Amino acid sequence: MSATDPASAGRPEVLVVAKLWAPMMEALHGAFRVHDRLHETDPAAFAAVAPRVRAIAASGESKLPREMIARMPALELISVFGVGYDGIDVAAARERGVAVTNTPEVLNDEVADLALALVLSVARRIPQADRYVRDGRWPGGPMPLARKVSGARLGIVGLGRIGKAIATRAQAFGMEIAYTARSEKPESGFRYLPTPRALAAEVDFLVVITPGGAGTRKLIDAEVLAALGKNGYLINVARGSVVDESALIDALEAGTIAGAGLDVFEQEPNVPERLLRLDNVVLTPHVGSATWQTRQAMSDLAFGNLEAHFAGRPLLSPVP
Ligand code: 8YV
Repeated sequence: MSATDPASAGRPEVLVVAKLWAPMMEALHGAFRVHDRLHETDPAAFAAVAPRVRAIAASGESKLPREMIARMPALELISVFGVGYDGIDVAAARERGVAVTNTPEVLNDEVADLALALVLSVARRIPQADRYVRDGRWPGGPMPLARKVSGARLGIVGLGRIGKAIATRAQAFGMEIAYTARSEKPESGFRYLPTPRALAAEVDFLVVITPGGAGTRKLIDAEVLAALGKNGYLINVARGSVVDESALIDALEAGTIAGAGLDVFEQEPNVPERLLRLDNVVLTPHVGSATWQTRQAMSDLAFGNLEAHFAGRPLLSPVP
C-alpha cells in the first residue's frame, strides 16, 4: 500500500528518508501512509505533504539536519533503523519536542562478529588467500606467511555495548585487551588509556567502535596512525567520519601501518580509488548489521517504536 492508496487515508503519515530493508518497508506500508523518499524524488510533492508528516523512518546513515526537521511542523517522532544516529540533529528535534529512537542492543553481536572477522581477515589475509587459490598460484609455491591473531594486543576505541561484545570475543582468542573511552570503566577489568594515541602505541590491532558525529570527527588522525606503527592494523566498524581517511591511505601506502579492515568510509558508498588499489586492506560495504536475523530484529524494534508512539505507549528505545 502506498501513500496514494485510498486504504491508507487517515493513517499517520510517515516519511521514509533512507533505502530501508524491504520487510521494514512492508511493515510501514501495512500501518501508515508512507511517503518513500518523496523529499528526494519529488520535492514539490514533498512540500505539499511536509505539514502532515508525523514521523520519519530513517537509517543509521541518514542525515536529518535542523532545516529538514523544521519543514515538518507536525513531526512527532524520528525512528532510526540503526544504533548510530549521528546524522540526526537530536538537539533540534528535542527543541521541537520530537522524540528520537534507535535500535540499540539487537545488533551488538553482529557488529562485534564483523569486527573480529576483519581482524582475522586482514591479519591472516583471507581475501588474498582466496584469490591465491582461485588464480592458480598455489602450485607455484606457498603464500607468504601472515600475522598471528591469538594472543595479540587489541585496543578498542569506545568501550560501549558493541565495544564490550568485541572484547568478549577477543578474550576467546586470548588477546590482551585495552581501551580508550570518554570515561574510564573500571568494572570492565580492561586496561584504560586516556587517548586513542596512547592506546595505539600499545596495541597490534586498533578497533574503532565509537559513535560518529562532531565529537569524534577524525579522532583517528595521522598521529594516532603513527603511534600504531608499521606492525599495527586499524579496524573501523564505527563511522567513516571517525578516521581521517586520507591520512589512513597515506599510512597504508607508505607502510607506516601494516594494514586496515574497513566496513565504513567517509563518503559511502564511494570508496577512494587509492584505497581500492591497496593490497593491505580488507574492505566491506557497511555490512556490520547486515544479516537476516539482525535486520529483522532491527526492523521489529524500529517499527515497534513507531507503533508504540501512535498507540500512545512508551517508546521502546528512545535515544539517551
Ligand atoms: C545501519 C548502522 O543503520 O546501526 C548503525 O548505526 O550503521 C547500520 O546498522 C544500517 O546499515 C541500516 O542502514
